[in-house]
Amino acid sequence: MDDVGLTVAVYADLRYPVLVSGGRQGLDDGGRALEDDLKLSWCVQAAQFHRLEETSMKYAETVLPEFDAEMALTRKVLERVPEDKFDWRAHPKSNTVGWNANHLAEIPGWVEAMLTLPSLDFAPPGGEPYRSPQLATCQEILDLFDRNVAAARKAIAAATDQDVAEQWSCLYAGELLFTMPRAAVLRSFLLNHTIHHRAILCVYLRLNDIPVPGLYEPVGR
Ligand code: NI
Repeated sequence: MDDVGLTVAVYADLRYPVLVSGGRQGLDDGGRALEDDLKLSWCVQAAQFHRLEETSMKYAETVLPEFDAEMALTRKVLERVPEDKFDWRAHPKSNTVGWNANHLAEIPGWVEAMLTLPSLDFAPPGGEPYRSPQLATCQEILDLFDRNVAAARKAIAAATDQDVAEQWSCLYAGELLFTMPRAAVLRSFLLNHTIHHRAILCVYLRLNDIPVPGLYEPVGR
């Protein structure tokens, strides 16, 4: 087996889908040309999809361990949000602590629509615009987050490979914001989006001298 083949075998044994593109993640610096890395990227992706077929594991199932881990980490941060700092913001143009906490609680609430509807318009023409929650207590926010996470998990577990391969659109007042395959929507609009606002909240906690929980590593490093 050549080293590209060997690396593919190693990556294909990982639990989660890995996208290797352009860079040299996990590879020695043996002077491999960029086109080899791109070839490797395609090999890895093909191996993973092939592996999914072999194990009859659905794509959505491969996302659930990451979903569970990220939602648990997000809850750890939400548990620290101080009610007396809900109106605090780092900059006049920034959103407040309370806004970010409410936003983190509402994001998983969109997953069912992401996976069961062709699109979601946050201000449908002729209809009532979506309204973000404006909860003022930590417990209410945690309760909403828990309900939304449970519903999201159920929707992800029920999604077929065909469901997640289909395009999904996000609109506002009839105007298209983006269209992506649902698998990419789960990745960006659910997971990356949550991690983004969670990181903002962590900085806000630190700036207010509130202990920040360890997430991917112990705090303070
Ligand atoms: Ni946002």
